Amino acid sequence: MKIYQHEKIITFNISAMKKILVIGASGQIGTDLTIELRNRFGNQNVIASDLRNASDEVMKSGVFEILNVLDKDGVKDIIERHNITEIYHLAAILSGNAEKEPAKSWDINMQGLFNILELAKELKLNKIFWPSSIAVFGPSTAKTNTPQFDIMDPNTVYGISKLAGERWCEYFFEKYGVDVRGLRYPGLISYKAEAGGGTTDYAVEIYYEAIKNKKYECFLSENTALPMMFMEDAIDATIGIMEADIEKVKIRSSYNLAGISFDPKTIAESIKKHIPEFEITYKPDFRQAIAESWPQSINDSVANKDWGWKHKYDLDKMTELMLREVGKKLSK
Ligand code: NAD
Ligand code: AKB
Repeated sequence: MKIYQHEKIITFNISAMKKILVIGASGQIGTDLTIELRNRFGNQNVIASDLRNASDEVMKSGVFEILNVLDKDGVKDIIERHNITEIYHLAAILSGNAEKEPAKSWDINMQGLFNILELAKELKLNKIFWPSSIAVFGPSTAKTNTPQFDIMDPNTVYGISKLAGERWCEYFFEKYGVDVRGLRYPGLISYKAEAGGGTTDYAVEIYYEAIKNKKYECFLSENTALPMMFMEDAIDATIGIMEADIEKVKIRSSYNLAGISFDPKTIAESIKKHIPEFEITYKPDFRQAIAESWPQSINDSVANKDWGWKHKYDLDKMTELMLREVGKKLSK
């Protein structure tokens, strides 16, 4: 009993010292991540921020600040006002949208990260999380079971910015001791927020269209396999690497992270198990070339070995949950 009380006091003190800033809290990942961080560390200890307002759940459960990550002084002011100790920096322009506005996307993806790394160094912040992507890989990378280290020749604006970002993260860790931790997320699938303009977005849209119209026109071709992951797994991995002991985090660029790998035809078959009349058609657009430049499946054994990462969701388990939750959302 005494030991239990002692443990409770320690837990309370640690979370009292931890003050988290989520940048990009209104986006697909930020919506889920902010809520889970608030559940784990207390609503008052997680400040959400973005250029635009967040979901009702995020806005109502804690403090929200309008913030532009390109405004370094503005970010510094928020860090100091809230005594921030850790940042999850999610703001970025994703692969599909970045191809439409290369210069603006490079600026947001690179200068935004650079501002955060500089502030982490200057203000001696405890930890930074920054997500990379499977987009760091390119046409010459091994297509399947892609290892942690391989040829990296990304040919998209987004992929180039993520690879450069990885190099900067490692640089700030090596040269200045900034404790920055990163994951190469695959395509993420979730129901709370819309996907943010990427190549893997079809795997979110398909569930909405399956329920609303029982059909979906896919912007990738039927056999285009890509690495994917259910959001709950991604959030577990994100908080998992941030809470891992410092000596376990050996890679400071970003870790490979794997969940499920499937193509549009296979996800459609998974949906048909619940909605037999569902039909998928294919009309590939400019995102087809992006998808073809990326790996089809990822090897994340290094993350597993270093800090114990393991995903939980397979395709059918995810489909069941997505159809249930999207169905509830659309019936409101
Ligand atoms: P998203 O587009 O849904 O959200 C990004 C958020 O950043 C948006 O709410 C946007 O308003 C905000 N933002 C944009 N510019 C900003 C600025 N200048 N200042 C402050 N906020 C700004 O993206 P997401 O899917 O949530 O992705 C978050 C991060 O994870 C990104 O770095 C992305 O590259 C990475 N990632 C995502 C996926 C995925 O499948 N969702 C996969 C790999 C990597
Ligand atoms: C995108 O498609 O751009 C993202 C990603 C895999 O980084 N979902």
